[in-house]
Amino acid sequence: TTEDDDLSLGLPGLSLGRRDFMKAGVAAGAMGSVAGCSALTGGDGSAGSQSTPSGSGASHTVEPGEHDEYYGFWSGGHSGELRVVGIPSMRELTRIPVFNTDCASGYGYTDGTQEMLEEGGGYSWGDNHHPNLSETDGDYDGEYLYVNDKANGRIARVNLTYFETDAITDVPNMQAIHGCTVLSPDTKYVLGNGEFRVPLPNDGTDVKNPDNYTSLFVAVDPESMETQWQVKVDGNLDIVDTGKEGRWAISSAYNSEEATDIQGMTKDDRDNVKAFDIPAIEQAVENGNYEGVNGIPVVDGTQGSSLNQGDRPIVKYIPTPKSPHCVEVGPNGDYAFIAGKLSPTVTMLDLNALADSSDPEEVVAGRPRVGLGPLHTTFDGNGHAYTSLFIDSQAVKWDIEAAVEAEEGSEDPIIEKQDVHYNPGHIQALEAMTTDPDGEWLVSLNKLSKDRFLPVGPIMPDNDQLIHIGQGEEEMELVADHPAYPEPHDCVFAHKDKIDAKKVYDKDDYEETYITEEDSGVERTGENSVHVKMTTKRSEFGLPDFTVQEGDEVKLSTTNIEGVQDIIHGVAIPEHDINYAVAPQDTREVTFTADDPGVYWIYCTYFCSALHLEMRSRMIVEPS
Ligand code: CUK
Ligand code: CUA
Repeated sequence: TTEDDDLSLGLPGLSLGRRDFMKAGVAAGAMGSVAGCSALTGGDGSAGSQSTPSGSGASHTVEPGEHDEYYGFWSGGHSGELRVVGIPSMRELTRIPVFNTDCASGYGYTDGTQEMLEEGGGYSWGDNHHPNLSETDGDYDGEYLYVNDKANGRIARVNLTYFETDAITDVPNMQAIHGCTVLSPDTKYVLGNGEFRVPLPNDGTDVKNPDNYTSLFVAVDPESMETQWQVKVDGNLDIVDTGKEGRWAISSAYNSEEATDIQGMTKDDRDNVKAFDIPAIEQAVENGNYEGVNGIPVVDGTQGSSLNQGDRPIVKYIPTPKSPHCVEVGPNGDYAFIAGKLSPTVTMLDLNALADSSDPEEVVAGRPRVGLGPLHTTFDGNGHAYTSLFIDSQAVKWDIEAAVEAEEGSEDPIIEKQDVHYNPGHIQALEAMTTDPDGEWLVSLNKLSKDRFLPVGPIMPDNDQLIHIGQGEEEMELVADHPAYPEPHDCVFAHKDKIDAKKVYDKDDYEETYITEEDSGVERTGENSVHVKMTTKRSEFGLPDFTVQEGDEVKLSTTNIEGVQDIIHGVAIPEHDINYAVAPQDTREVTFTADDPGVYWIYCTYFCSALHLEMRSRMIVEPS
């Protein structure tokens, strides 16, 4: 027995029997199981038969000069940023700083972005897990992307016209917004799950008594980004997805035990998934059935609440095995798929039965046994579900309707298992979150890469693997390994035709700040403050030099007057911690104090022309 046969998950009392493991292996077929094991143990390092693409010979090559078919938006986890990846090439196209600062773009250094981060809580990092595209009629409308911050209870919005973060909401009363989704079909709200239970308000009272802790579910307005209402519930909330009709939001949850340590949190065999009835919650808010906490209406959705006793409870509690992780709602909106994490099953909830059923067990439509450590499920739109198996390090493909027909715990719905390397979290297929998924490609976001890449020191990249799934009739085929800097959790794909990114800024968006060459100059705005206005173009700044006094607060506004796409200029000021990019027709501003008398060469950081190195200005700070 090697170390890798230890399936205890490192948790006391949570051993999964060898027999269970073997049974799961049988379904995969003996060869698949053996290949998985030898790869896990290292073996000869060849990682089994999976490294050689075979079968359909699907190619993910995008030839030079060709474009990818899909945008992939990757969460960046605790790096705080998002990444944009082309599918199928898996090429990283750009990064979008969200909760972090970024010196290449100047995000977090320029006035607008610094203020936004400051007003959004003032933290220097965040932990984003779940990117969500805004929807109209259940399809991506290309307007916005919303993403959570698990670390500080925030939700941010990215404007997909400019691929820039344009709002960060620090949601009151909540720590750790983990699950995050938009309410389908028309993005009425951005919804967030408060994962950590804390006293409400968390002001130092009752800190030692977990009975007074609670977790919250929140609705944020997608336009104003203001917090609308919250619902308090029992247990910890994890992931959330919504039905397609605007009524139900389903949240997975663990720790119904409401313990504060791992042994306590995993004690019971069942936890309660929550089904939030959004219109019923709105009605409760309208009727004044809430408590205001820090200015937010908080509705009581705990099991004992009077709002849960009548014919139409605002939150339904549905017992589910065992510390489940994900919830994903299938494309036609009939079922929510809840992966068991510590149970080898996926529980399917019948969303159509939810409204009328008083017996929670009645809404369970199916419960196939898929393998060890199921975390997330995705869809090809042709009747198949694909679930990631964290412990087995596999993606399992199964038949949705067969799972409804089969006995609970049956392995019959399983069609195929594909080894991945190693320990997958989310898996995502093309447009799987819409009502009309595209199939073809699936990405498995694997937490560990172990021996799959050249060693780069102890902190290794994740391994995002591209798997060809076709339209679901063919066998899955592993096509590419793609190292990812820590740590993506989830991704979402949109066909390129649904995103309309501008290549040059629209001057009208910045009318009041736009600077022309004639505007370039220095204006004294106060005894100790100046406003410097300056254009950029190839290969000069609007001012060859400017002079300020020691101690002046300098506001420097820069417009890039180029009209040509991709001619970016940078504005770097040595020894003042300033560098930012200005794209064509854009204006950016930065404010700093000129503390040290002297001469400072301002230079352009983007290699913009043959005379790029000569593109300079000079800030002269006169001693006072
Ligand atoms: S979570 Cu990370 S693997 Cu935050 Cu969606 Cu499941
Ligand atoms: Cu402008 Cu280099």
